[in-house]
Amino acid sequence: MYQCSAAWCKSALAVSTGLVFPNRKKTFQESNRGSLSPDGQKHISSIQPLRKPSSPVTASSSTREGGARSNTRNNKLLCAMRSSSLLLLLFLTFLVGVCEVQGASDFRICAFNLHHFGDSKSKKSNVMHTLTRIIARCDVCLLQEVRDTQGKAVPLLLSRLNRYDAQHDYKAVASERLGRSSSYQEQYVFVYRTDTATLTGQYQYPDDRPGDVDAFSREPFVVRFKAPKTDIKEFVLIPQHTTPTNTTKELDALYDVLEQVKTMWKTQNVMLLGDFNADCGYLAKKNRKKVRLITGKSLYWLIPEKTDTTVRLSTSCTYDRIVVHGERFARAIVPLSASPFNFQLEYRLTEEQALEVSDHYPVEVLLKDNAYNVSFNAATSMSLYLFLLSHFFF
Ligand SMILES: [Ca+2]
Ligand SMILES: [Ca+2]
Repeated sequence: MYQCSAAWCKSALAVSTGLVFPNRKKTFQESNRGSLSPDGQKHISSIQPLRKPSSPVTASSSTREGGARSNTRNNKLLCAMRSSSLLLLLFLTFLVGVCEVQGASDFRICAFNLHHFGDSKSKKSNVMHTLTRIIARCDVCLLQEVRDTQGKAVPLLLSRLNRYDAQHDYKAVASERLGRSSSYQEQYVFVYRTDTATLTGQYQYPDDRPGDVDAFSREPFVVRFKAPKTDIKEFVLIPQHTTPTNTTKELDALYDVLEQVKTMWKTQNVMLLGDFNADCGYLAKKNRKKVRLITGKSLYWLIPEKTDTTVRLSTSCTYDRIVVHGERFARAIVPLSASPFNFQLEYRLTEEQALEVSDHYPVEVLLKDNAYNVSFNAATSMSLYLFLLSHFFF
């Protein structure tokens, strides 16, 4: 069996597999540190670059050295080929594993600020088509800035959705119209697939907390869903579209809503989501330490900072957020799956066409399904098996 002797080769193998065998580790370390002579002194010649011999050599030793160099080159070439093959094999196996895992776990929760969604937008067929395609990607989708005074736009969207995606049955649950002034009000609407999620509770936060009455302009309309095929099984969603000029205050007050809901429904599995306006000029860095939703324990902000959730090319702010509470919920999230959905890029729209739909991208996250860990372990085992197989037969 060919032995991979070069240090970088062993390193590549160790890194690519995540495995370090004890006997190999010793050799790798020795080759890096230099060998020890019988008198215990350390020689570093083994990690120095090859140099031309300084003294003349005989023809026979030159031939031997030439042969040795040729062998070394061959060894290196074989080593490189073997490592490349291994890396490719492992990479492909990993990809297959990831695809299986993601394919099996695509329970998607989305939050989308539709920017003045009402009668006018619902009459634009191209806009409704794009909205339908976006929402049809989600198992549960929170819609914000719904200003459907006639009460026709949401039912129209829902019927388009059910026609467009006949594989699922979509329903919606909406809050009352919320807002301090009667001239400007918004609704929260949750659209969900009835075949993957069941609504098991809804609660309009009354916003009458003693000492902090009327903290919100658009009080959270809290819902609870049962989703038996997900790893988490049941969870609560707290939506919020903050008032830009009052972002710090409202984000902090969301912590009180979270605490109340945890007690009321005896659950730790809570997600807070929506257009928090939690960036740029609306949430100054110095104010972040005042927000318990940021400083509180066991809260995970999933949309990475510096992510652009705005459609306009001229702005780049992480306004829209997804936050989960509790380690159990954090573990039930597909790693690195939280991100905005750039529908402009995906559906090849101009900036103007995209802005007709909304000035925000939706943000979304995937929940692991209950077979996730089994699939992931199977993929890992297969990687290990192929690694061992290739180790013995290459
Ligand atoms: Ca209020
Ligand atoms: Ca932007």
